Amino acid sequence: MKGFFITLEGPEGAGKSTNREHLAQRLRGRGLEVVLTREPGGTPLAERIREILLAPTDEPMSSDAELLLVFAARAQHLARIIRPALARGAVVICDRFTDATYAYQGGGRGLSYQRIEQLEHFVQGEMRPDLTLIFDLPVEVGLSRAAARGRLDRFEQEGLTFFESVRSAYLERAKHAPERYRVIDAGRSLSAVQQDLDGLLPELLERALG
Ligand code: Z5A
Repeated sequence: MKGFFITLEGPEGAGKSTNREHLAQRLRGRGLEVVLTREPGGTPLAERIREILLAPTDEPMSSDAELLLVFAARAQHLARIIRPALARGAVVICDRFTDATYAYQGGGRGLSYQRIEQLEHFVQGEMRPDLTLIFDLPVEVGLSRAAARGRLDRFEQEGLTFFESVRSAYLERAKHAPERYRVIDAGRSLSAVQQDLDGLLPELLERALG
């Protein structure tokens, strides 16, 4: 039995964490086993790599080191959590995955997509999410939501241009594979966003159960 792999993506403050709970609740309500997880992180070891990635440091982190750390965390997460959950037929909802690497390390840092693709293939083989929801919103709105939470992490300290490139990279990816991506306008009220998510449920259930 094969499970169903959903990833949630988008720029800062898009509401991924808030909405993953909503989605999980709806799917559990239909009797499905749902595993909620996140990247970077998801296992104790991968969470330690997350701390390294997010902590502001005096020593600048090279973009290549950042890329390799992201994929090291992912390799651990796949081996310990994602693959076993999918193998037993669960729905996995992951807050960020490899699209974030294309958006942040590719779009934001300017690393070549070809290099990212090589690592994606090395770590994941043919494995890709079944469905990716992109929570899209103007960069300024997302950043002000994130800033309201307090201390900024290493990524959140980047400037507007970085986040504009991240957003464009996400939208570009969605345009090239519309069968895998759904773009949700996350700049609206939470109830409007959750109404959209509820609207996706029939399709989602059909695909997850089918
Ligand atoms: N990263 C990377 O570079 N490469 C990779 O491959 C991966 C990740 C996997 C950590 O990710 C960082 O890792 C990330 C990219 C990098 N950059 N940063 N920083 P993360 O997902 O853990 O962290 P995040 O992007 O900062 O998440 P976030 O800011 O927490 O955003 P969110 O989860 O999408 O939003 P939220 O926490 O649900 O909501 C933010 C606030 O807005 C909160 O107070 C909500 O109550 C509020 N909110 C949410 N929705 C609404 C609506 N609709 N209206 C009003 N207010 C709302």
